[in-house]
Amino acid sequence: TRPIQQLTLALLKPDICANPLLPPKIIETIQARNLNVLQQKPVLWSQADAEAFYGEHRGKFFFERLCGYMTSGPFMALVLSSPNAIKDWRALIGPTHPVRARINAPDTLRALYGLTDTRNSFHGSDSPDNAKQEIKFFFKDFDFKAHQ
Ligand code: DGI
Repeated sequence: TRPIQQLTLALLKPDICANPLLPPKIIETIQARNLNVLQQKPVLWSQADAEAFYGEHRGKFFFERLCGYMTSGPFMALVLSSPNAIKDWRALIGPTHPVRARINAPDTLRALYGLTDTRNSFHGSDSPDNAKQEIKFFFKDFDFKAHQ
């Protein structure tokens, strides 16, 4: 029998997608870690899209620069699955702050690619409820029933 699959929403942020060599390379890394790529698509956000997705951070000192970064160019949205997709993907991307990632988790994607605290190159959902909301945000017709 197949183990129960958990879903998560991953973003390869605009700095990663500015280099056309990087998204395919990172998708290979994702698959090598036994995460399945169920969906992937390029996204270009308006300011309103960024503010909607990151609404929980409205009012924080980094909110404007976060929205500016995420609207600076196209990025990739992916739906990943594995028995432990949320933790597995967050472990692979590493800590929020790339400088800390380089010290504490040097093998992670943010340690390797992250530029600054704002321009940290990757997103991963942090809970099953948020994963579902975030997948719906990007993939309106995603068939959750097919992936229970
Ligand atoms: O789940 P994460 O992306 O690791 O972190 P989060 O949900 O707390 O924050 C969302 C994004 O907001 C994060 O990927 C980058 C930005 N951010 C969070 N904390 C800081 C920050 N940006 C700056 N400049 N400084 C911060 O302390």
